[in-house]
Amino acid sequence: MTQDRKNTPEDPSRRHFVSSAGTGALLLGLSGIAMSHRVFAAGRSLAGEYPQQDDFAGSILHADTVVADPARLPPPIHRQHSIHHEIELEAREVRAKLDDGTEFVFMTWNGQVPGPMLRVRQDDTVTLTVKSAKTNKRPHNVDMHAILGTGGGAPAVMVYPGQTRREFFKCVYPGAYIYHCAVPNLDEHISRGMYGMILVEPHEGLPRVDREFYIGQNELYTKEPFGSKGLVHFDYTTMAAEDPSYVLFNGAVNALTPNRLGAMQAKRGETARVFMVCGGPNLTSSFHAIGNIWKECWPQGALANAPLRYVQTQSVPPGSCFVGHLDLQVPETIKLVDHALSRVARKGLLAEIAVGGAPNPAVFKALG
Ligand SMILES: [Cu+2]
Repeated sequence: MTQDRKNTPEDPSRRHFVSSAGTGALLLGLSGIAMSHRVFAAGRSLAGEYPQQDDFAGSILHADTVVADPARLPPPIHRQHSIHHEIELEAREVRAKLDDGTEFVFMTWNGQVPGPMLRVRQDDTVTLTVKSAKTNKRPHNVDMHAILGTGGGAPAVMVYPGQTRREFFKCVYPGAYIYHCAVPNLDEHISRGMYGMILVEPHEGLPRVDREFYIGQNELYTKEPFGSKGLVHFDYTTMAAEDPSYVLFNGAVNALTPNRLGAMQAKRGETARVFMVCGGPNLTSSFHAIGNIWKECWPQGALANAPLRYVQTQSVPPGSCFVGHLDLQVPETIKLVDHALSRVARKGLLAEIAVGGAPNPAVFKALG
């Protein structure tokens, strides 16, 4: 089984969602590639693996957006036995829209931010194939937190442009785990978008819900201030100071709102499960659903434990995940935010769930 976005069912409620990066990336300017392996061999220090400069002009993949569709994820697992999975991740450096009139060179898994959600069951085994698009200019690898092995498997799947490597692992423990690139400039690669979630369901599975959504938070450090137009460039100085210009869900400003690529859709009376992965690389998310309460949640994605109940705001550290349930008792617009609210008001972080249906005045009504 290959778990890629194109193999997951289309949710009719999300048809309006524009997500061309995974399958529709345009190959532009391929003839301009002049990859030098000396670039990768030059540095020896942690930060010196390759020059810390934004030098992606011209010869990489282009796409309209890298924003992952939050409703497109593998379905819940109901089987009672273990299986083997064939999973493929491709590192793609993609120039795409960060905001209206603003572009950035993202680093992605399969052209989307966050990378595809991988879904397996405790004791399942996986052969992971990691590819690097020929158009890339950087080395990449995967540190998968669900793996028991050196570097979360990263050294075994270090890939240079055009390369493919594979590794085998067993999913020993249940939980929602991050995976992320872990080359020497790993903070930059995560900031540019190279992270996602592998969900290892416990043997007994997860509680039944009506809908599931999958989103990722990361922060971005650019030389140009928030709101600048044109191509903006990565900034290593503000990253070292942990002072980002953008904080984002799914790799674009206010990505999951009606003014951008559309809100998530649900109905009154339903239950929804939200999977959130915090890539960071540096900021902890104070994850909150404005207008609702996490009826149950599993901090750190530690699904083997009893959930916390009726939680307003849950910390999600970088390099970790969150799983939470919402009970949708009234029609409303739920705003998913990091409650460090300057990130919402000034740095582009917002995702919405539009809950439709008839009013429920026994629970809420405006009195005028
Ligand atoms: Cu990378």
